[in-house]
Amino acid sequence: MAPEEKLIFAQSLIREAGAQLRSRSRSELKIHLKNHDVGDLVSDADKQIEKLLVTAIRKRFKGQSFLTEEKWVSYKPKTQTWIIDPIDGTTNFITWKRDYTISIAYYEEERPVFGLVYDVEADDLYLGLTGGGAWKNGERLATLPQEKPLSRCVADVSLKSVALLKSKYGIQLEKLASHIRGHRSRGCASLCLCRLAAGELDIYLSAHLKTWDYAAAAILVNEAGGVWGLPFHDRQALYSTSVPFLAAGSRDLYTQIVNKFLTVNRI
Ligand code: 2AM
Ligand code: CA
Ligand code: CA
Ligand code: CA
Repeated sequence: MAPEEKLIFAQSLIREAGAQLRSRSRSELKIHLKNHDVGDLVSDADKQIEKLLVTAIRKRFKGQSFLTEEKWVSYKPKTQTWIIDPIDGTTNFITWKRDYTISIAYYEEERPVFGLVYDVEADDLYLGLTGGGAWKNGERLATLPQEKPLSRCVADVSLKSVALLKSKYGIQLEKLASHIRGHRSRGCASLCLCRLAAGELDIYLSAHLKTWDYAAAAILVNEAGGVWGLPFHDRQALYSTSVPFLAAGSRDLYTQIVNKFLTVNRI
């Protein structure tokens, strides 16, 4: 089965799932905490969309495996793997119903083939195609500038990530603030990485990410000439379920951040 058929199918499926989310009213959502963590929410919509996506893909293509956040199916390794986050940015979805995405990545033998990230309320569909570029709504994204000074950069980083780096590695990431133009915390990893690929954000730094948070958007970053990595991990284990920290930017910015701000006792 050629990957193009899968891409065409997934593009239409992700839009259909997005339309369902747009029609959901916030007030009717059933919301639960995961692991008693007040910062880790899940709604019935997350589960409903995951079920819709997996069921449709399974029905159309045989012999696929699925790695999904809400575990409607369990992951059984096979050559062809779909990595799905049914709602990335659940807190945004629940709180203000903007800045959340559906993220679908398709990998073969652990190699990325394509990634789709649908910014549901903006109706923006991002596509990363390995060897075929990064795209937004059918338009190819330009290659990222490689020589942007840090003083003109905007970074996305959360307080939680700053706290984790401090407690786990003794790193004072807050020192980055005086070297950059500004920072934001959008609460949606896939969207931040897509915006980085589109040149709207320069640096993305986040703790606690899982594979489904970035599997699709990371393909856009690669294809836009950017770099992402897990600086505190020996290898970028695709199916690792626990990832402490992800950094992304242009090659130059990634190197600067890792060498100057993520190294213990260097600042
Ligand atoms: P989620 O909405 O699918 O959970 C900001 O919170 C970003 O980090 C979101 O992309 C969110 O994805 C992700 N994230 C991953 N694990 C998280 C956790 N334990 N708590 C909060 N956000 C998490
Ligand atoms: Ca979640
Ligand atoms: Ca997520
Ligand atoms: Ca999610």
